[in-house]
Amino acid sequence: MRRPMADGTIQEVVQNHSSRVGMTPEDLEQSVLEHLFYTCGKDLRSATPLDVYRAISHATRDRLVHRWLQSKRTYFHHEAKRVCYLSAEFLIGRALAQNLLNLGIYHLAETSLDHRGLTLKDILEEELDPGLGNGGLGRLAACFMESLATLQYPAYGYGIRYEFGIFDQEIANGWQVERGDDWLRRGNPWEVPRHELSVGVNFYGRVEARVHVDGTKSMHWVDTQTVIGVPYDTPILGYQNNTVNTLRLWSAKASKEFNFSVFNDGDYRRAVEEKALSESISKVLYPNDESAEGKELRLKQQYFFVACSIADIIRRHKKRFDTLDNLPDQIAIQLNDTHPAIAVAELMRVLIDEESIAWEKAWELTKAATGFTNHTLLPEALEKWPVPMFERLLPRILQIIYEINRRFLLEVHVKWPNDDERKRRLSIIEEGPVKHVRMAHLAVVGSHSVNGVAELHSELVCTQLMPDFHDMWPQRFNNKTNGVTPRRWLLQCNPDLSEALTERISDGWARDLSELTKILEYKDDTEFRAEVRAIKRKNKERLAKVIESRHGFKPNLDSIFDVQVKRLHEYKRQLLNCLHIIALYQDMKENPESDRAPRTFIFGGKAAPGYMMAKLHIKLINDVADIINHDPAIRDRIKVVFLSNYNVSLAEIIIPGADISEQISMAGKEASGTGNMKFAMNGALTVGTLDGANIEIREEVGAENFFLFGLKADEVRGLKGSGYNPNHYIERSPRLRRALDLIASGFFSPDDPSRFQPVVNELRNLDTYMLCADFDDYFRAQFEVDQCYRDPENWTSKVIENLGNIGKFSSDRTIEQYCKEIWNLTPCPIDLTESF
Ligand code: F58
Repeated sequence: MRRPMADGTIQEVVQNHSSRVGMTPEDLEQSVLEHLFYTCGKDLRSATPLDVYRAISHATRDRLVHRWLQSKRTYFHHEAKRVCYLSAEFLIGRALAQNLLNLGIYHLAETSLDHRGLTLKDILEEELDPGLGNGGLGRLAACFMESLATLQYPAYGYGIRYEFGIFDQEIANGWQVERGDDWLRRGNPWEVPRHELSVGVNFYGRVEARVHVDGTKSMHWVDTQTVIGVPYDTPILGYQNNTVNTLRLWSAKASKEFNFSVFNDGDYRRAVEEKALSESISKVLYPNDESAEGKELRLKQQYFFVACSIADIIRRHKKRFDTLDNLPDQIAIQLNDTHPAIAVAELMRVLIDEESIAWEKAWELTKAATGFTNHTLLPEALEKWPVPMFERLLPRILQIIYEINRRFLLEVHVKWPNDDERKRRLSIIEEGPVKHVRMAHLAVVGSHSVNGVAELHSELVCTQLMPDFHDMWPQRFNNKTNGVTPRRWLLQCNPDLSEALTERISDGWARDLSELTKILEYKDDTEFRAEVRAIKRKNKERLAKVIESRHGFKPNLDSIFDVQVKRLHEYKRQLLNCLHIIALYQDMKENPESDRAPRTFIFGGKAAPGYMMAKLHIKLINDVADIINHDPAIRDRIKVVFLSNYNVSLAEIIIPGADISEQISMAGKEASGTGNMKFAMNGALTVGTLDGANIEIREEVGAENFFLFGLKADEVRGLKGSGYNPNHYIERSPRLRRALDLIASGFFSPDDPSRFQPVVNELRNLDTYMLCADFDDYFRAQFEVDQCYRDPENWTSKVIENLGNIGKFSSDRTIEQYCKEIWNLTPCPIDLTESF
């Protein structure tokens, strides 16, 4: 018999409600049945797989709640400093499997369902994958949240609860077609709305200066339109600990509800339209990767979530302290790229206008609290907003930015008097026919730390992207090489490899990935080596089944699974991969006896809907696939597959099944890459350029275990500077020439022979990303891959060297560095027995 709750302390709940918190098989089973009944209104007989998914998710979430509350109380009680990670994107992936694993009850859930004739694996497939991000930047934010919880650091993620995430990609007749991603259509058991913490956000209006009797002046933003931000909280659990942090995503809601006192149809319609308009702010994620979209709605999104988050941060701080002087001792705000950079001005606005703090003090607090991470060197990705748009939408914020800039340029003047050219370059406001606000400049000026995401990238930020800022404040710049969470990207997605590792080196690696070096002791162990090969084969089989179900043929498991999955972008050079395939095809046609290893080329990734060249590359890959896959002379020596709708859950199947990881960006363009780390962690070998984190991966795993090719970043720069001419390379490479001619002849597009002319023209005339310069060396590296694959023992040695030396690329290492070197955070472990 259960006792009712007396005063509802956490400890009491835990003691009395075993079916909600207990970790025995009986507790869990009971809990799932109860949720099936009371939450879903079903019994086992009538339950659909979706009902079972919902019931088990709620049962799992129940086991997080007391840890979540206790985490919040502990942070509050201990006045623990926290990081607030501001990001327009969190690409978190599915939650159920991750939470079961981190709770340590994955196998328990498996057996519980098994008793009832259900398979956990199937139930997991019922969960829709929240696509609240474009690619690497959004996924990094998700890995960071998981690592922060695992390392027991107090952390809040702040972002936008997009109603529609990244579009669903379909391939129709070889072309990308976009469909809306209605990811909330089945409900979301993981989020909890917190209406009581809603925040009002102002737009438009004007600024009024008021002079007071004592002569002081204050600024008032008036006649504004207010939108309400409603927070939805998702718990983020650490790996087998009691830390549960919060991902708080804001949803926009109209401030004036339907006005039922409207007098006529016109008023009514306007009321409805206004409501829809304000709620459109959090409607959809902009699907652009590496290009800034200068639309007003995008700026609205940015200010919306930043204003909500800053208000939330200040509210929480004031609940605990009666001063804001200690704000930077209590919180670290990290800007994930420039999308939340407006936080610098918003925090200033709140401190000055609402908290009546003097400018100098407010500025000191803002700078001390804020850090900025840059993720790109591409000029087209650098955000700038037209001043007229800014002025209309956010007049008070623009005023503050102007004042920040005025004071900043004075500082520049003191350091470099009479250097107007330098001031022009450094200014937050770009001059021109239409002035623009440069968000990266605002972020650098308003932060105490600016970091890049891999060593080469951070160096290029200093020397190429922002040399003037680096001259001004060299000590502000630093590097934090990216990482990925080994819980999702090894433990969860590759259970067999995880088990094989744990059997040999125990399970410590999941918390401390540097322990993987211990596996190097088994490098020559025949049994282990055979197991590594068998596991890869099993993972290839799993991937092959997906390919078979979607494409109607089963790839040859003895072929090299050669994978390039990432957003489609010219700088990432999926086209170079495609040219290699065509050249290989031509070689094989010409010389049918040629002794090359069979390969299955697998592509996946979305193109921004307006990026015509990237979409044409998808079509080319599919048309090449169509011809080669059906050429009887080739049989299964080459197969090409483009897997549609690449997302986190598909990545979890593709990556463990890869033999080769294609990381072939033009050197100096990929800030870091994180897919490169996930592949190496799952026993794939990299074919790559010296770009982003590839350089560090190669350093760690050993040059002899990495297939390097291509120009280096400084060579790329040198060549560009001296006038690059692709024809110089095309003339010298018969293979490249032949491949280009074949595309140009319409061989792959008989229904529209000139279809790929734009692709060929770009390569012959401009070749912006220097594919022609790198082609022959790429072909050579791929030939070496072939030779190596034919020697399984040699290949296995390289795989094990990769595995054993990949520890650096855990996001735990990255987060430790952020905490020590930027945020000044210390862990705050959660003790469930502590009562406050
Ligand atoms: C990526 N950026 C970098 N941006 O390209 C990649 O090298 C790096 O590993 C990763 O960040 C994490 O640091 C990226 O994904 C975006 O998706 C932005 C989305 C919003 C518009 C501008 C691009």
